[in-house]
Amino acid sequence: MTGKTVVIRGVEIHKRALDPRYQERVLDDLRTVVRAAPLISPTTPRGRKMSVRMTSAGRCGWISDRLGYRYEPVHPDGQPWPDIPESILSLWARYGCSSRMPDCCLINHYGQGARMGMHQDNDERDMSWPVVSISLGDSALFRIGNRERGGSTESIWLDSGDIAVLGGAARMLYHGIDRIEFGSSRLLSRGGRINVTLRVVD
Ligand code: MD6
Ligand code: FE
Repeated sequence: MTGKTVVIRGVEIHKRALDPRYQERVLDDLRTVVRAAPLISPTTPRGRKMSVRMTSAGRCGWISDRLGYRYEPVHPDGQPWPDIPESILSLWARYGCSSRMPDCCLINHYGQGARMGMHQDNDERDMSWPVVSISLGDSALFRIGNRERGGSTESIWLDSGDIAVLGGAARMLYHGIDRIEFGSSRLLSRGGRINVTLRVVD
């Protein structure tokens, strides 16, 4: 494990926290998760299809559809979510906290042109725990704002192997992904980016 830690508005970004071998191991484990719980293209409550494809592991998974944003104990296909892989849980213990395990591991897949609008992670019942985010594959431009929508922002590139932690006062900051630099990493043979976030939900 190598790299420096950058802090922007209280968000800790551990650059290159995962070496290429560990990134491959996490990717292999994610392939197993995705075989059991296929990626889906969620719809926003307003009926727009999201450009990012998603699935989850853990006791509950994050879902968006016409009924709203929420956590559900089963995949839309009716199956329980697979367990969170050990390779990912150990990162929570190291970068998040060791006193509690996460309930949800949300997996986001960005293909060419995919982005994620500015949002706050506020669907969890208990928002005092950090959110730990792992980036794999192509680099992404991560924008960090404020506790309310709008105002000034700062951006940083998240590269493959970076770990970002939104905890404490930074937990409720608005953030989003403006774009990915498609083809900038060779981790995923067909290009694209995977982001994994670990959360305590309730
Ligand atoms: C992404 N990340 O990196 C989107 N949320 O693709 C998030 O939305 C995020 O990186 C909460 C905490 C950390 C994050
Ligand atoms: Fe988020």
